[in-house]
Amino acid sequence: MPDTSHPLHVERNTQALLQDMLTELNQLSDGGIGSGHDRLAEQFRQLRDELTRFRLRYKFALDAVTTKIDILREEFEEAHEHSPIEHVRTRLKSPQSLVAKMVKLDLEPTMEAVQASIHDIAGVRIVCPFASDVYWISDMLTSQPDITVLEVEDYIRAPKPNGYRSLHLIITVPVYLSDRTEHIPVELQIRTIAMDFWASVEHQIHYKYEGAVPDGLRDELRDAADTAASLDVTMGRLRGEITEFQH
Ligand code: 0O2
Repeated sequence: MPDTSHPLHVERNTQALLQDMLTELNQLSDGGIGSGHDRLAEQFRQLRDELTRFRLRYKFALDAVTTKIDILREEFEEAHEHSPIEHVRTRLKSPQSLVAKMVKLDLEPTMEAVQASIHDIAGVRIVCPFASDVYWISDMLTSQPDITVLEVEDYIRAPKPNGYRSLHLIITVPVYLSDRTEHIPVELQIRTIAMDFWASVEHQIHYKYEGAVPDGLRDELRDAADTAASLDVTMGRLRGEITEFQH
């Protein structure tokens, strides 16, 4: 049963309503609504404010994870000749795609339901030069005592049928607020430069064809994924040779 006393409980429990609310939220709460609709405008304002507070916790979680990654990177670079991280990107799911996922998962339109079921509101993508760096970063982060691992999907050891490779983890990280500590989930995607290059091109093609990628192109993408994987193996071996040479 939904908690109807929660400020975000929407009486007309339809997903369409929530979607409309979010679309119109800014206009309405900025006063673009007739006086007969004051109560509704107030509800919109409340929803917007609650959503802003809600997303802020995920932004704090991103900040916490980013700091951990920066420390690992700096410490590693101090002691070694190369960096295990090429670049890091963070993203906070937009309210629109959050609602789209709520609709897809058929969730109650409450923040509790969202928090319990959607774990990729905060996302961090770490791109590494070599495959071994991917597992090094993953091990370093997940062995930290304040991090809890909720889920691991290793699409490097077991690539998706389309060729997608990446290590996915859902972790929680503590966020220390003024009156409580919350353990906020963050999705980590860790992959090599070659895997990332492939994924970004595949994503654009997938988007262009709205998911219905022609068979020929699909085959080419799978071949390209194999080529990227074999490049990773070769580069890993070459790096091994350089390291041996230096010792
Ligand atoms: P965005 O904007 O990148 O976040 P779910 O996330 O619950 O819908 P699932 O199966 O739990 O789906 O998650 P999965 O498969 O681990 O994928 C989550 C994210 O991984 C995706 O996020 C993509 O970023 C990336 N990803 C997964 N599969 C592919 C793929 O085949 N190609 C590419 N390019 N990226 C992939 P979203 O939700 O798609 O969007």
